[in-house]
Amino acid sequence: MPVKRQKWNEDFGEWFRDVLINAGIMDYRYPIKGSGVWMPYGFKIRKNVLQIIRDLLDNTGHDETLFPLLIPETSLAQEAAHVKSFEGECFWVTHGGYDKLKVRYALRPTSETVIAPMLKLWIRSHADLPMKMYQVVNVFRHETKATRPIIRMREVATFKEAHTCHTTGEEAEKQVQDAIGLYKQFFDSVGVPYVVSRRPEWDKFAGALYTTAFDLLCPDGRVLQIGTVHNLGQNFAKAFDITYETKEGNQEHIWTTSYGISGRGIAAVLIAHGDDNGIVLPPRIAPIQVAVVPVPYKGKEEEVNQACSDVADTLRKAGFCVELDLRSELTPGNKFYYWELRGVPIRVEIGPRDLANGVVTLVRRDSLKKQTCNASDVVCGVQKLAEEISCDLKTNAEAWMKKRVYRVNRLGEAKSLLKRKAGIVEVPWCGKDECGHSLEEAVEARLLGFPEDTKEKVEGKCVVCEEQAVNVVRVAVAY
Ligand code: A5A
Ligand code: ZN
Repeated sequence: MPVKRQKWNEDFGEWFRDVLINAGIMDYRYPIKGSGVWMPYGFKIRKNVLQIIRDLLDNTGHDETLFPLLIPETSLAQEAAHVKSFEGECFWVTHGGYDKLKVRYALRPTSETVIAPMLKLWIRSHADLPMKMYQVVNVFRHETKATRPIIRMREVATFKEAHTCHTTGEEAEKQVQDAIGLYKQFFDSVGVPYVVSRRPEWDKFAGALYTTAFDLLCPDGRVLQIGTVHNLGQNFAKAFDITYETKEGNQEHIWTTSYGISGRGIAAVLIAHGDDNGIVLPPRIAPIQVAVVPVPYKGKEEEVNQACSDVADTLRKAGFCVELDLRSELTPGNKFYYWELRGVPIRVEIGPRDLANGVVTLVRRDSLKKQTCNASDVVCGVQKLAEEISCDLKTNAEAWMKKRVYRVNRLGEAKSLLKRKAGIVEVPWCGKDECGHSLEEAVEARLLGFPEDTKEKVEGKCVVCEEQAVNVVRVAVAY
């Protein structure tokens, strides 16, 4: 029954693929490349993660909406930079039945051009603004890079995109900062570490003024972009002629922003906390928070099972999601393995000796450390342990990533660090595009951009042209 386990930090790609199937999260064997199936257990994790994001957006004035999937080519083509970047990535609907369509439709690769024509109808005056909306939908991108389950899909399920409209550029700017704050809250709540960087000009979202992105360092030393916030300026407003009447009675174009997190927001949790035994879920999003496993002894089966059932009931009444594992065909060892793989944060074991001593054994999934707790205090014990696990997962994941962010002053050092995929490297940069491009070429890695989360003055010289640096820039090998 045991499957071969890949090591989290040695064969990360295989580890991730295997863990998704073996833990029942996503089955990626659907006969279309880049599409996958969210399986029951994975779907529950997804639902819990989604709820956190929904709550954050709902509580900050975003209204949930649902826009159409199809975009007429005429709409997609309206914003020049946007269409240039996305048309080669679109899946196109060309026929309705046997009839060729006069205007072909794209399956939305993202929704700016779906929403814009409606904003033009909805927005009349300054009183209609600001307007903040979001939707949770599937988007489709014909990715040409290697597809990977959840991480790089062609059908991106669980795309959570927000779109906001404002009267001034300053207000849009502030919205960008607020959105960054919301995403920080989300990632913090599931203990996922990140750096936030302002992307270089050539890597911004097509049609944006600028893009700010969250990146997670994966165990193989590559970064994964796990969320983005875009200031769209007036680009879409002008392309679609979306105007509002000012207090003075003039017509002005609106300002817009958009920000999105895909299934990568879920993948990030699995990646950041996983280990060689499988995934490790923060209690907050775990569909099963406690697995109760009897460790019976010949002749004591009934008593032990009964005690397990009692503890499970007590914990359920206290509000925990509990699974009582009374499967008779599996040994306790097999059950431990089963729940570890699925990342259940706490396991309660009860054997005859525990029974005799009036205690239960609690095992935490992250460190696999055991402790005993009086059976009468089990709710308290589990509660405390759940808090400790949440806290330690975050601390440990942050420490792991932080150790792998390097600050160096010379190109050679950056190069050798990136060659062995040591992590994220920060070097002084003059800010000129040409030096940025040279840097990417020299280190064979991607410019993540300027730090958006730390605003410090840097001394030093650009690693490329040796002129005075204006900031550090982050470089890493990227997914
Ligand atoms: N409308 C804006 C919000 C937008 O589409 N932005 S975006 O193109 O940057 O996408 C948002 C996030 O989706 C990205 O930061 C990335 O984390 C994720 N994403 C992009 N392409 C993806 C893909 N093929 N599979 C999974 N996630 C993807
Ligand atoms: Zn330079």
